[in-house]
Amino acid sequence: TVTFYRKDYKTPNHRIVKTDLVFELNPSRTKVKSRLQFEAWDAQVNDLAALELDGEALELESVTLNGRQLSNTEYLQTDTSLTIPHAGRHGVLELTVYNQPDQNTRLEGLYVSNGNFFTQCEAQGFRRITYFPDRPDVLSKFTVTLIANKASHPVTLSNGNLLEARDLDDGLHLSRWEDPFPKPAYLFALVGGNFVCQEETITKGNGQTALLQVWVEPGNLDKTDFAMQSLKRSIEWDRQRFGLDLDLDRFMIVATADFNMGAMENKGLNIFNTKFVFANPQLATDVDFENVESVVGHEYFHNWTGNRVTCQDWFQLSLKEGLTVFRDQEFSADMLAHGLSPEQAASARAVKRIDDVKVLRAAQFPEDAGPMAHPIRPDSYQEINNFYTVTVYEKGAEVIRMQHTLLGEALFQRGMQIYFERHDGQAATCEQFVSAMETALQESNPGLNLQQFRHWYSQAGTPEVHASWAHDVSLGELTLILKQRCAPTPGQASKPAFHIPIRLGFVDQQGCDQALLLKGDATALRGDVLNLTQTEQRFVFTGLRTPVVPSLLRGFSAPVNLRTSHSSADLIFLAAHDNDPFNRWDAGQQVYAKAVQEVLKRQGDTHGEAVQAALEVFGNLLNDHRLSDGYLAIALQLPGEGALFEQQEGLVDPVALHMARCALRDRISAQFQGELMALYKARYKPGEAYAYTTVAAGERALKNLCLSYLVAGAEPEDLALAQQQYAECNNMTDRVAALSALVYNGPANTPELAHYYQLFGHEALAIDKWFMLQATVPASNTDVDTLAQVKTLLKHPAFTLKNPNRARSLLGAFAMQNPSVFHQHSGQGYALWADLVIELNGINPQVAARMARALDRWTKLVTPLQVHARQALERIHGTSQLSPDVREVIGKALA
Ligand code: B3K
Ligand code: ZN
Repeated sequence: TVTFYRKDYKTPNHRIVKTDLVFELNPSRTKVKSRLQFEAWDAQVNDLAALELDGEALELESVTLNGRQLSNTEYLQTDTSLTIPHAGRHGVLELTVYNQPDQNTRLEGLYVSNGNFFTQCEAQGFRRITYFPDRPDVLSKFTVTLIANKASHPVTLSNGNLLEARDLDDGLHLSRWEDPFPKPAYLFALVGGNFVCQEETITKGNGQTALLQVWVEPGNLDKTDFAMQSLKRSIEWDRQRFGLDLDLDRFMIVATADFNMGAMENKGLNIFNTKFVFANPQLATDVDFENVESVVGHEYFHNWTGNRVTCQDWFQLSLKEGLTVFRDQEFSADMLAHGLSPEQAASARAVKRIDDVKVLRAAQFPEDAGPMAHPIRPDSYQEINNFYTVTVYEKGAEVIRMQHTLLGEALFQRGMQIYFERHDGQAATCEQFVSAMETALQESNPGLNLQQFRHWYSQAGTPEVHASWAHDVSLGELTLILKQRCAPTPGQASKPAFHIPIRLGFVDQQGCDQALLLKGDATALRGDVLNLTQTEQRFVFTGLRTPVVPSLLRGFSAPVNLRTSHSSADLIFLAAHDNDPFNRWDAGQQVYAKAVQEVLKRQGDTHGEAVQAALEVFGNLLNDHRLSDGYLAIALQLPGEGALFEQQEGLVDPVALHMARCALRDRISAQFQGELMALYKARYKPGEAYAYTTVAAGERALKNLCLSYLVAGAEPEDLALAQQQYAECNNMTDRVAALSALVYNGPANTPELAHYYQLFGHEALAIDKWFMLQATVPASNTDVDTLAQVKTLLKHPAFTLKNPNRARSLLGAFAMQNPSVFHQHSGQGYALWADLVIELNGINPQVAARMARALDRWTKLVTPLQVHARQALERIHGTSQLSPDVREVIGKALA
């Protein structure tokens, strides 16, 4: 096992000034000729320095240095590298290599999907195409020539501008591309195959035009319009809000069904998983539409944050990812709020914020508490692909958001401007980003700095903040005591205090926010943001002469676990009256979570006080007619099983937890049946044409949430509502909602499943949903043996582990989205998972390593489950030919 450390960063001996590539595309054996013009990195590099290139799984034919072919004693070739000793301070290296795209099931480097060629180079895939210094700090200007069979592969694309396209002899054709911007190899891309495109010309801020294209396989042009509109909105938004315009004449998106992740920001040639391009009402749910918009935005925004300024090394990954996620979150929020009344817009933004925080709590908090915990800027890794994590991405975005909170929009934008002034065209570090923000901050606040704030980059773990208070109403003084601690994480036993921005308000009994007046050191409070910088800090607020309830961490102003001394009555009050819609939601979630824990303790009995409180919160929400449908839909939802798992003290039995949550859900459903039915009926409009708008999607979300309550724990005859909705729906959102109601609550093999399969058998993404639904039937549905069902589905003709989306839809869904079946007491869930991780390891290590994360939190399971979990983990660990990817994940889980 090799571990790479951030502290070991060294600049290379040489830079590659210019890179010319010629590809003869052939599925079984592609020839790659390269011409690399190299130069010494700096004055310290002498004539004797070696030119060092990375390369894996390549067949090397020839090496030519400055026009002279080298014999194999004049260079050093290993399984992972090619070294030319004494290469000189500058020169030209020419290589000819071959690779095998159709044997490439890892989907890294150059591979074939449905007969078409695609590349995926980030993080280290380029070295599987040809030998090259495959590191992000080596930026080179690329020209690319693609030669392919014209009949089978009529469309060939690469980064940048098309210089020429012409036919050759023997049925071949050629295209030549030039990318005007120097870039690291991970941003290289090529595509070759049979594609059609939707295209549009736009006018950029400078008056010049640019060509936008969305390329898909023939037969899919009815699914590209929304992605194209999203791309145009992204370009417009980045210009308006960040002052950043498209810097190319041509910007292309290409969709492929075989892709390891969501999408990739290759310069001018983004390659996408079809899942994040295809969208039309028949095939995509409202959530799919929202995801397409956010991923199209994300990849486009990388053009500046990632491509114009890239990363010095992979430890700096969050420099581009955290920042770009922050940008896509803001973009989505602005788009969801666009065109709405101020109240509706605020509500739409709150729903988006809540969605993002739910992901953070359900996925990032567990990561930060588990064996793979790492700072957003990791100090070491074994396999970099394992570090494209919710920590680097989503917590990384929270760290950017906190800087935005501390600086405000105007100074944050000034910081971005300084960042680009200093680093455009460079490979930069996280430190350089913070330093740019700090300069912006100090231009108008010379006394402030981000020194302590930088701990967010170096320290892992979710800080815990404890809040308590004492209010002397007659004096008008409220003393707030905040304490912070952060549990040890691997390699970090104790950590200095974080700088935590806490947005807050004091809500009086009329539901109004009282003015914030801080006694003493006034600099701790800026606007409504309190700066917590010490392990324990006391703040005295004055002028509060009526009773108030503190509302803390508004808008989730920092990625921490907040524990407060709110009484149950306080939380019920906040869930009905907090002016901050995020905290209003969160107060309700706390009440629901306490109710689930109470039901768990009382072994299914739902007549305790905490359940009463939950019913009160739920009832108050139902009676508040000012709430938007979208907000109500999210506020009426119980916390997910993942969040409940993390919050529970001590060891957890996910099956018991699931049953307790179901009992609470059924109690709510019984209590409010009339109200839920009325809400459902009022929004049931099967004849209405589908439109993806915030308001219409919110209406559907509320209707479908009501449906899920109404059929929960239902008898077969009560499923009629879902059957009718399935029969009458005209869009995928309502179809999947109805189908899942039937599959989760009804008997096995409900006829609608067969109907759905018939309808969509040719649409891969719809079939992914079909597998996913059946893999996520919870233990509470006693009519279905989900484990047996998954085993049967593994043998279904449409199932394959080779397609990542399909693997995720069955194995991923079962192991990560169905806790009550995966963690069944027999241990059989883990055994199946281990079998499949081992099989997938031999096909696609990157995807296998993702699936291997399912038991990250196994030490939090009740003891009998831990025994089974350890057995499964050890079995994987003992497998021969385990990839470094899976080895790192399982090794850390067992450490
Ligand atoms: N930068 C890519 C992710 C690459 C993952 C490599 N294992 C997509 C994105 O974050 O936009
Ligand atoms: Zn990204």
